[in-house]
Amino acid sequence: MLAILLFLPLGLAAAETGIDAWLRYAPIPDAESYHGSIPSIVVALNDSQISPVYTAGQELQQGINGIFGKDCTVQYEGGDGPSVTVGTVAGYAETGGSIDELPELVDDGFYMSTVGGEALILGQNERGALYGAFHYLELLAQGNVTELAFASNPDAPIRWVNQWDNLRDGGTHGSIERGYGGHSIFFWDGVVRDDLTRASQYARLLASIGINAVIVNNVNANETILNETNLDGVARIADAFRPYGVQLGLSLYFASPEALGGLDTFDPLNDTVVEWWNDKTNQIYEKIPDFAGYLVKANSEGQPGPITYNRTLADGANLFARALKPHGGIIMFRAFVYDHESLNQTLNWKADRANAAVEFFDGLDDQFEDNVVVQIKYGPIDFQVREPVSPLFTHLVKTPVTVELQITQEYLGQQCHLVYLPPMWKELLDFDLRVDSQPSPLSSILNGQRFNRKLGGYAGVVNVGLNETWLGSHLSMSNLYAYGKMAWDPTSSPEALLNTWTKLTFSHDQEVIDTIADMSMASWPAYENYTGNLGIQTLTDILNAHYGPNPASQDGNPWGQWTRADATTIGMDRTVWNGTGFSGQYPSEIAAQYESPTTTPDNLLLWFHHVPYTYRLRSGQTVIQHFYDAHYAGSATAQTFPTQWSRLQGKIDAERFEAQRFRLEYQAGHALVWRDSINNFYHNKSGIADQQGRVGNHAYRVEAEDMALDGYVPYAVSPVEAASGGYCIVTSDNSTRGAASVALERWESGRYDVAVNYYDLAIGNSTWELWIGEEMVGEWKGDLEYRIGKAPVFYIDGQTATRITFRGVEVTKGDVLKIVGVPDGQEPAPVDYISVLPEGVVD
Ligand code: GCV
Repeated sequence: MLAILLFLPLGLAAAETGIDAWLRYAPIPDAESYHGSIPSIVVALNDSQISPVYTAGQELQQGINGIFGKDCTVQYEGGDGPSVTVGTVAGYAETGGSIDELPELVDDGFYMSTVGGEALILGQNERGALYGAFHYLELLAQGNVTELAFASNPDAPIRWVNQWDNLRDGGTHGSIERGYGGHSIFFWDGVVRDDLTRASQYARLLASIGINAVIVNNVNANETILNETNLDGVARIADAFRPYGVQLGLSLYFASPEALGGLDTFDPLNDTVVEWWNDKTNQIYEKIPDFAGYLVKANSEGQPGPITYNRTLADGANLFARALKPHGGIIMFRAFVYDHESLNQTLNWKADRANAAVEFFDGLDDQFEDNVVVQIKYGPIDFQVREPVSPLFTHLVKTPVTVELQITQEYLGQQCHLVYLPPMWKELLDFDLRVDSQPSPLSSILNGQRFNRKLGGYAGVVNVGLNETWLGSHLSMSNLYAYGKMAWDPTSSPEALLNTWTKLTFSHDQEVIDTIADMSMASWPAYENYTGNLGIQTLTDILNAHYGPNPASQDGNPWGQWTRADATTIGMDRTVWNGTGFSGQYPSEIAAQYESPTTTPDNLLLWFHHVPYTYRLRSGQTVIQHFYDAHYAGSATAQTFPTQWSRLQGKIDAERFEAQRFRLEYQAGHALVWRDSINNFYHNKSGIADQQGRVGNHAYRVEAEDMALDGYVPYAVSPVEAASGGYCIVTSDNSTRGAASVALERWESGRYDVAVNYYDLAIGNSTWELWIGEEMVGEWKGDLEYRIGKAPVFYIDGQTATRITFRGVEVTKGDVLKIVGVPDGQEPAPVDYISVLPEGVVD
């Protein structure tokens, strides 16, 4: 054993699962050299185990030990020698500490001084002290031991996360709606889990980025969350959160008085209903005295609400606000209200889902109780790759608001595509809405400054799961980290946050930091380019899993994510003069800008305007050619990700290196699926050729349906553009093995990259083999449903289309290339095409 250990390369990182995310406290380079400047005593000014100050003490001990390999003791009152002291301002004053010179702190804020070989960390409240301790550790973990003294206050008081966890598996969404990291960490089989270890670990991560509350259940709520057993369970979750200063809140099913309480109504103005909610709320506070409040989705996507009884949304929100007020709780009432059943596109050019929120909240601004906060998605539709900032933020002046962001990547690649989101959030938060022609960046509306409000802030839909990576993918965790940091300080730089995150999560090695920065910073623009540019939205399958290309699914249904594409024109006319009037919902300066295509930025052109494919953008390019070019450019960027990542082999642990390598390869393949589907769709629709002759022309491709088939049959794919040439091949039945062959006459002898495009459905694990002549090049299984966590899909389409590439394969002119497919379950080993590519060419 000793001999083997001796031969292990020095510095090789041990395997890591990702469970500690950015809180690994891994030893830093030259750790020992810091020993003299780091105190070895931690003084925590509270010894109650449920106090965040106590937690801070434990965390500091663990951190100093991990980062520097230095022993450190925790004590609960001052002692001899240099120490790291952590507590509240009040607690520090009680021990005789001087607080006269401290800068002003607001709720949750902290002061830190590392001057003179000691550290003093004081929170305005207990969790502020914990935030300060995490901040100190973050500096240490970066090797930063410079002397500092500063105060840090959160920009906004509400910094919540939402989890869309269902109480049990089922329906189309499994246990977490739009969650891609496995089962719920809170619930199993209709009740709260016995083991809540992951709930505490989650609270730890969240506290370290300044998050102060979690809504633990889905906004599409179930009334049984409020039964006695579940409230006891939920109280256990709150217990797990408490040492981290994280409060718990619940989503409510509006019709609970009827569904759970047995009343014959849930009318918010009915006295028995009011009493039912008051009793229920009192019961919750008996079990959870620091309960944060409620989140309510009402009258939207089939959910009941006050409008069911012809009451206003304010009547609905106030019902809960009054029940919560005596306890100090708040209600987050969602603005995501629209009636998909009454939207009709084909008959009505003026119909527009984007108009809904402002219309539903019209006239209600002064009707809400003061503990109602309206939670507004960043854009007027639904977490698309690009949307203008929702105009509702400018209509609610008296009512506090939060912005709802999505960390889980529902429409943005479901954690199977690397998409670093903070650059998008930054654009949204900095966007100046020009209310009354005064500077009005969104962040100033959220933090309350612009309209003089006390409440407001941020709600992020996270949807972590039991998977040890939390979100399903290591690199996606940068989004969660940066979300908390930006909610604390929206002026933070996305790139600087990313670099810190990389250092904490992976390594101090500059190549690791630079590579992850290059890939991540390029990822949102690339994803926008290959999924849906010019403001047309993410052209994904909106009728199924919201994954993979399906532009046709946007139109011809009442869901309102329309593009109104026909043979000659495309885009939503949202102008006042001729369209849906949506642009008129903005303050006048912004409305005027969006009203005309010549002043609308190119990246929102098709959001606001219906134009010919031949319309010239400000860039000088036509709309259709821009589509073609952008899809080629975006997918080309995605091809660079696996290559860039491969440079990090040996610089990070093998486990995380390999997990991410696999995902980036997958993304590169799926980006090509996106490129070809979208380009073929608009090429077919418009009949306009790509000036560069790429669309529809693939010199190195052989269609599977054109190969010699034995046991395989051609299959017409729907939508047609989700297959190269419109067809793939499937085995003739569920038990017959299929073979497809072609002689490679067109290729000169040499080395090639051989790519196979196939479909991996969530209803079986087919096996494929690739042969060149008598050599088996590779064998693989259709088991992506177990490996990458995206929503399961059962169809042969753009959601299941994928690619595997074998690099540097020796081919002799005339060799027979053969694919053998063995079906499994309902999955008929489908193959779309093969590409035999000279090295360096991707198609
Ligand atoms: C929780 C979108 C999502 C739904 C989600 C809804 C919402 O429509 O696709 O899964 O439901 O938004 O935010 O309420």
